[in-house]
Amino acid sequence: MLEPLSQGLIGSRFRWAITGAAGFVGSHLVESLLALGQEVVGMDNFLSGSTKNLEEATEKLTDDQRRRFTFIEGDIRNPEDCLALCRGVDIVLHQAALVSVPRSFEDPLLNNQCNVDGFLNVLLAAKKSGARSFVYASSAAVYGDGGEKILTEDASLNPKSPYAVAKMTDELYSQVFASDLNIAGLRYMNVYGPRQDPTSPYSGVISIWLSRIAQGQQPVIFGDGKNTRDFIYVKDVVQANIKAALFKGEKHEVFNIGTGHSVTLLDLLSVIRELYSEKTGKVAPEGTFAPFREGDIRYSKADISKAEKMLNYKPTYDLREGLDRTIDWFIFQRTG
Ligand code: UD2
Repeated sequence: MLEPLSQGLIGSRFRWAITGAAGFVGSHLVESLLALGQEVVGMDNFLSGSTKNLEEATEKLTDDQRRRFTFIEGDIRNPEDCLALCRGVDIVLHQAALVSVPRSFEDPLLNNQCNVDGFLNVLLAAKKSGARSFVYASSAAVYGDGGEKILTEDASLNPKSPYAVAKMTDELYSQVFASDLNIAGLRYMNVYGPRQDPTSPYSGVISIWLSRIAQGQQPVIFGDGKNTRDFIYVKDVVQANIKAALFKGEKHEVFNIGTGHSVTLLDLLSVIRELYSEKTGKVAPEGTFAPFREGDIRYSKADISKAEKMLNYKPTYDLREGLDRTIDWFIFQRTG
């Protein structure tokens, strides 16, 4: 996986700032960039991130690679922390967020503070520090319900949750502030993989289901199980971030980042149960149904050809491969 990525970085050592460095996606970015010989400064407030993620991210690195990492405990809601993080960096990868559709309904103000004000603090700090590029996590949620259409980046946006409103607002701010900074917004589909927090009720469906199954509990399916999602393995999201950061394009571009293939929740569960049985020799509990969740999108299927063409982004893990590694981590606590 690191091979094609290292091509773009041969002979260059950049200084990268990563917000949410102790979180799920952020810690994978820390790991891959240090392994590629880069200088990394990470920031996290440990609201949902953990030192365990950082330990896991750095445990297989050499001492030399590990020495190139600096960590700042700080909060994106504090402009001073953002300025300290961005001082002297070349590239900013902004991953910190309050990541949950249901949580954004429960606490829309906190959603706005983290996902809009916090975003703006990081963007303005990146500009002020003279960084050359800024890549941020947007979301498929900005599209809202597009029916069964395959969505391209120019589809109209129709946010259905405070979380989606925040991500859409971030895209609008990026449009406005992109004069002397290359900015890329990555509309993540549904990201999964090792280190996705299994203990939070707000976490992604795969981590919640795997942790329930591992404890012998039934996974809960909200709705009829026919919602569709494009599940993207975290290492492919790392690939997209690095390629977007090195891409010199228009001042602000948005890209769909997924596999290009969607599955229903029922199909997802049957692959998980099958792999779980193969690996453990045990039968995984069957799913149980609960009402549809507020603000949920029914179908999510995105066209990734813009990222393929412009960034040379190529998803390398299909659902089975990604789940295989994720189950290993959840069940056997092995990193994938
Ligand atoms: C949205 C975004 C995603 C990301 C995420 C952050 C879309 C299409 N995707 O993901 O890009 O930004 O928000 O949170 O908008 N579910 C169950 N049982 C459970 C948990 C979830 O059935 O125990 C269902 C849930 O109702 C939904 C699907 O699984 O239909 C995925 O839910 P999720 O919370 O993992 O992510 P989602 O789609 O809200």
